[in-house]
Amino acid sequence: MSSSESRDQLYARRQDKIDSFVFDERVAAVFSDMIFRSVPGYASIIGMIGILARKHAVAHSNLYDLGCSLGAAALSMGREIAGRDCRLIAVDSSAAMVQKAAEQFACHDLSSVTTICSDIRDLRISNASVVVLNFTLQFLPVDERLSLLKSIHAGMLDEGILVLSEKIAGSDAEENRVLVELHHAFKRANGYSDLEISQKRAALEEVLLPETIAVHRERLAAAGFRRVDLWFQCFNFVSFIGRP
Ligand code: GEK
Repeated sequence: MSSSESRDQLYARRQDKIDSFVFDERVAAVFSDMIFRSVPGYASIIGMIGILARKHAVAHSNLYDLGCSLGAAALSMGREIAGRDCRLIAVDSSAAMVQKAAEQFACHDLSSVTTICSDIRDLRISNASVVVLNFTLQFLPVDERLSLLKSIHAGMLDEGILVLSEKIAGSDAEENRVLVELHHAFKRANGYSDLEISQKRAALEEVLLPETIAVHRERLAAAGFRRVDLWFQCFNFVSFIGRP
């Protein structure tokens, strides 16, 4: 985090009523700090998305960062595929996030990234060698996830990859309890108070809907992905690679 980025204190004060979480200007302003201190392994995942893009980006193809927030995954891919003839497309439905992402791309000499403010359900994916959904699918209504994955699959090259990172639910109540406890311990170690953890949890309750690894695997297969590998897990945060 650079000194110009603000610390996330959005849930530090007790609130009488917790509104559902939205990706507005206040969240965009502290997002970098928030995600690094909240998602175990986030820095590793972002770094590895760059490595995966380096390996799988196909000349003259498109690479997508869907639900890009501040564009961390697109930046990582951009660094690794510099000089190759590929188009990077970063999409988010939050105008505040998209504006900040575009500023980031300009700062990092990546003004060539196409930045789109749109719901990813309204996007047509085409000629894609790499598609990244880094902690984005979890915010879609559960019954709309399969059709999005089908449309992503339809727009991918045979040799491409989908990187799907998600917060997951444990496979049973006990596993879930253990994983959630470890995640909260991680947040406490990163300076979040119990009040911040519980108020953020309440805000996300109806917005971020985690599912089990088995459910993700089944849905990816139903969407047409012939092979799905889990390449990262830390507590209740995972990432898959899907092959069309
Ligand atoms: C990162 N990938 O730093 N269409 C477009 N964007 C959406 C939609 C939608 N239907 N729903 C949610 N978003 C990023 C982190 S954050 C994850 C992703 C988190 C966007 C939303 O506006 C937000 O910016 C992002 O998905 C989720 O690698 O905050 O846990």
